[in-house]
Amino acid sequence: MRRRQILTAGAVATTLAAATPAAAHAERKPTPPGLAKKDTLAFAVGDVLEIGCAVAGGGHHLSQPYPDPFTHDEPYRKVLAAEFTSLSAENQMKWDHLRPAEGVYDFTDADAIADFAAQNGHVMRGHTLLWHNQNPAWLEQGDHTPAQLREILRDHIQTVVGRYAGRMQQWDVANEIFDDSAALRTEANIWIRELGPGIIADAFRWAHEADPEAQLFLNDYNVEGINPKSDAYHALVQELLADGVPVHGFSTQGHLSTRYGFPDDLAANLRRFADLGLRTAITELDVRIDLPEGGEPTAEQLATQAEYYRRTTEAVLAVEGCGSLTLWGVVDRYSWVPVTFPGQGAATVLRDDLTRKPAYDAVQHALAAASGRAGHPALRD
Ligand code: 9MR
Repeated sequence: MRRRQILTAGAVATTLAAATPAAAHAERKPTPPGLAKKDTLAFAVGDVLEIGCAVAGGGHHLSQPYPDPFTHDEPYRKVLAAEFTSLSAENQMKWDHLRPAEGVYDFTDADAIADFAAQNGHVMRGHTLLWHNQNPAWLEQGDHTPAQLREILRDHIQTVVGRYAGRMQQWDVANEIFDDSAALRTEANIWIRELGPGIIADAFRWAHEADPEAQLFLNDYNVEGINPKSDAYHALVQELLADGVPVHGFSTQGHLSTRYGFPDDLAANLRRFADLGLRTAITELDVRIDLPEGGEPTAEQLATQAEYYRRTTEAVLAVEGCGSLTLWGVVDRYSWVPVTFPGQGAATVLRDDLTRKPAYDAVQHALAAASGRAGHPALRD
């Protein structure tokens, strides 16, 4: 009853009604998630871990026919506020966003996210400081000496990490430094190419100086299971730790596809990093689907997707020291997936009209089972 009242109230209802022909979705749960008190992921999780989401904006969104999601879509903001306990900037803390020109910092969008997180009691994950992608042209095509580049990176890390010190729970210090053949990106990554692999340790040291409390991570994709690429990280972590480098975590992004089998050894992989004394996290979970003609996933596809979300959540919950699970987007209409993989999509836990998919329920139930909140009336259908 309460759910229906909420649906028919105010601006949220107007927006949803505009987006959703009522008849087409009559069979679906009517509640926009996050708006019914306690019927949320944040409530279900209790204090067992952080459940996070990427805040949409920048990147692929700039080429899409909608205004900036974070600043313009109020129902979406309500979902972010209510459903999650952690937020990551999908693009707004990357170099191309923060560094429009040499010597210039623009924190407008990043600060807006940090303020929103503070207002709503969310922790944050910082993304990212040393990467081969989304760097500004003045940097990639500049004519800097190695000494200048080193100074540019040091200044960036200390300025950005320092600005959010005390507010950032985790930072992805180094992102995607290995390629899919498990080789260090000595060409594509400007920092490693120009300054050598030792710059990775320096990046961690600078970040640690700027915020001694933040947990500093190595982050990558295709390292869910035990494979040559995750082996490379496992070896690198041991070298860094032996050298006294302040590396605290290893995270796997979790861009999964129902096209491929679920990585059965996910928990085992995370555990071997925990055995080295590291924290672990899943930082960018989504599960894309090969869409049939018409673009709507079948019930069977949604069930498979839910299974992937459930198993990922259970793996996180099962591994000691794995304290953070972040979804790379919460609603399909803002996902990067169809833009990058034409014909694939529906990768998040909410449909375009903010109704829940089986994947949402799977995550919520897995979290509630672990936190002991499964029996709470707000979580009973
Ligand atoms: O979701 C991001 C998208 O908006 C950007 O266009 C894209 C460009 O690189 O980056 C996406 O986020 C990536 C993340 O930063 C690192 N791991 C892979 C993510 C998906 O591509």
